Amino acid sequence: MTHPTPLTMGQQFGRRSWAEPWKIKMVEPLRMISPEERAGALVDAGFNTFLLRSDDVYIDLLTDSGTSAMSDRQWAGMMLGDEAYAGSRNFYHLEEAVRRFYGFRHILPTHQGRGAEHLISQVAIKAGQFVPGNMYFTTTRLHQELAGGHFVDVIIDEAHDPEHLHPFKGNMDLGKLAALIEREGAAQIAYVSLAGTVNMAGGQPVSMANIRAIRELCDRHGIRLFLDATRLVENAFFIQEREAGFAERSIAEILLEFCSYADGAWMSAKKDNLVNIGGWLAVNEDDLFEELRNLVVVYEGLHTYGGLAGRDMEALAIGIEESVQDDHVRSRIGQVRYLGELLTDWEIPIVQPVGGHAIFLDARRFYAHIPQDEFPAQTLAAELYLDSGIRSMERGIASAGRDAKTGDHNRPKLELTRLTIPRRVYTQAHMDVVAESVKAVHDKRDATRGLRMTYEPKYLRFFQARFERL
Ligand code: P61
Repeated sequence: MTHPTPLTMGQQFGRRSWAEPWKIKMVEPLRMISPEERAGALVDAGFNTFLLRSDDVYIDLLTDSGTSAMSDRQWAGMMLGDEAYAGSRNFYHLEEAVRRFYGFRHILPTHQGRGAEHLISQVAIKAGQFVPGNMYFTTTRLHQELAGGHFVDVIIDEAHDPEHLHPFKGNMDLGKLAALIEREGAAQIAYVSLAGTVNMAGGQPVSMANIRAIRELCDRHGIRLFLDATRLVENAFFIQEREAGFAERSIAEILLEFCSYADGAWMSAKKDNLVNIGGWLAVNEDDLFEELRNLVVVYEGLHTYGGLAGRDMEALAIGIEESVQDDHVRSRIGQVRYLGELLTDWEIPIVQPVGGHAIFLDARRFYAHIPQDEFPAQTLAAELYLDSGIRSMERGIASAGRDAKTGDHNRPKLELTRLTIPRRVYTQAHMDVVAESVKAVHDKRDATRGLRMTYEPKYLRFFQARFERL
């Protein structure tokens, strides 16, 4: 038998290879349980990957949230925690890092992203106001609704089409935004809520041209613009790569310019910022900050720790600086892209173009025979786990919840299963194993049946819902 000439990853795709800008100093063993044990664990978990024990998982692609590997510098920073209740030295390091790299004036730490979402929603939304956003995110929308706001999706239509190759599928549709302002009046708009690399759309970026235009529109009507900065560093990479005039600018410079158009931002530091726990909220206006600083002591902790230990803030300050390095971002997104390229070559339906943090399998096309009410994306997550112990996450009808008025399921156009890649954790060989498992599940797709929901919690149901096979 003759073998084809082996090719490196770069050669396969007609370019020079990149490599991770770090080497490994400490390892954490992985374990794979038997197919029979996996079948039992899946039933125990009600076919919900959120309810699996991580001991039963082989490669964990549930999320990139809080799952990154910290650097030796960050771990050294953990030893420098100043655990004072008030005025911890580490808080000032964090404040300095956010000011330097994101450019906002006032900073509050929070225990994680949703803590910051809660505060900004409570302070900046009056009951009955509208909050236009570029596609919903589960916790963001819930906090806006709990504050009495109505979320309105004003993302471009292309974002809802998994096959459309628009380079900035996270962009807002200025026409939709202007029409909302026209219809409801500027006073009825709480603020514009703009997320970088839109999670539910597949990690799709927003262009610099788009945020500049949104800023102009907001200025004309006296409306604030706040960012979800969770994956904004990754957004900056796509601007550098795809938008004319940015190829020679660093990720850090692009990030700073992007933020300069906003009045503030909330952050889940568990993603871009390379820590296992933490978040922050940043604004420029003094009055607004006064209010937020007062509220943070009710829900999170004093304004110089906001629910974090001093050591957490130190690791976060260092993580921010590491997260904006060009070679880090390039290899991080390069790894995601490598997995996407394999699956695309094998004609497995995924959201295109591949985004920043994850591969999103298009469960609608993957399981064309399973109706949306039978949870195709949840089914796919379950099948992947059964095949290889790989854990993924449903991002479809279960995640979308119910319509607050009618009580019926929200039926999102995108019915996706997310393979989320933690930063600095897995190798290229792990990506190969993942790709082969997806292919194995795809090969036997026609024999797969859907699911029925047997337990449904009231809030963010996907986290704790239970299912059984039809
Ligand atoms: C995730 F299934 N994301 O992607 P917190 N904004 C954005 C996020 O991606 C985000 C938060 C705010 C998670 C964790 C998660 O339905 C889910 O630090 C763009 O998690 O509070 C979090 O930040 C909230 C998973 C959250 C979910 C909600 O995996």
